Amino acid sequence: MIRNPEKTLGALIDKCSIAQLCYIDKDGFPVTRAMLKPRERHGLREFYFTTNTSSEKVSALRRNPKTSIYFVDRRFFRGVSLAGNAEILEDAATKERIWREGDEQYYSEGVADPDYCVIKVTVKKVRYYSNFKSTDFNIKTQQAEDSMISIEVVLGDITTLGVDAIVNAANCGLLGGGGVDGAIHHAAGKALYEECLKLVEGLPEHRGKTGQAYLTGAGRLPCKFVIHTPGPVYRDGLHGEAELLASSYANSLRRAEEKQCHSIAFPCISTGVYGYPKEEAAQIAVRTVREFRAAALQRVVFCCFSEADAAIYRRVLAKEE
Ligand code: AR6
Repeated sequence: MIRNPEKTLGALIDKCSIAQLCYIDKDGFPVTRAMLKPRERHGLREFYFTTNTSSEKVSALRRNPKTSIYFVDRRFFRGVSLAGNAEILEDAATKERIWREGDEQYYSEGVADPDYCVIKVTVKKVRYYSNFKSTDFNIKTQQAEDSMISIEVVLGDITTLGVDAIVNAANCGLLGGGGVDGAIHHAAGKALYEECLKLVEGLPEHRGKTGQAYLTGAGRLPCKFVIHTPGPVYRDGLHGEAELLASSYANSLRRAEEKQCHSIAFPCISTGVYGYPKEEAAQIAVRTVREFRAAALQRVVFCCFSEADAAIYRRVLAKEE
């Protein structure tokens, strides 16, 4: 009996270096293709693959979105088959999120290459093959998973929290600064700074982007990871600030999921030096966490540095329940 299929099947999936994706061609024949492993997965419910817009599989899936993906552990002859519907995503935000360094070798024009697109597979049925028998699993509903995330408001210094990951309200330089950024670097010590230097060296123009999130180790801090996100500087609310702040929260949650973190703590991103109105920022933070489809994450902490900030979060949480 598998007690936690998400975990057991997820581990098998994550170990596979390729995936097989099936579709029905224009003559009605089933076709199987080997794909690069999924770039992102949310539990067993959603999988994201990169591919060429001009490929036969994309036109086939546009015609008939029914698909199944298969992952096999050849050593023990075990496999997971996931059937569902495919969508072809070509919007800039998704393409950017799924893009990884080095993808230029497949798409010469970079992330905006019209021949680069993302296949999202939303799974309806899961079947696991092992020991010559197959077992079917139900996919958990969104509500069931959402309700597994607990949200807490904590008053205090984020550098002291023993969660898996803490989020740093950074700037695009990603090498430290004032406010919570300064406190985190100070408490973590030189190891964090050195890791950030390395991280920055690998980024285009040696800078991070507003709304993105970058993960490092945590130096001397009690947590395992620091996720650095440059939030938006607030101007007048008419320059995409709300979307960028939501991206900072969502991307931080994604980085934590990628490392299978169970708990994460956020400071009040952008509401200090960057001047974001506190109440609006708290609403965006809470909404983004509530909408996030978590697999590993079970606990989100909003770490407030003042009682006034904590009171805002408590109010927003009570209202949005
Ligand atoms: N623990 C938890 N929260 C804290 C801590 C702490 N130790 N210290 C401060 N805060 P800010 P921003 C709260 O200005 O607005 C930096 O220089 C603080 O009370 O740190 O996103 C960066 O390098 C406030 O509620 O971040 C960037 O240049 C919240 O953290 C710039 O500031 C965020 O305030 C980023 O500005």
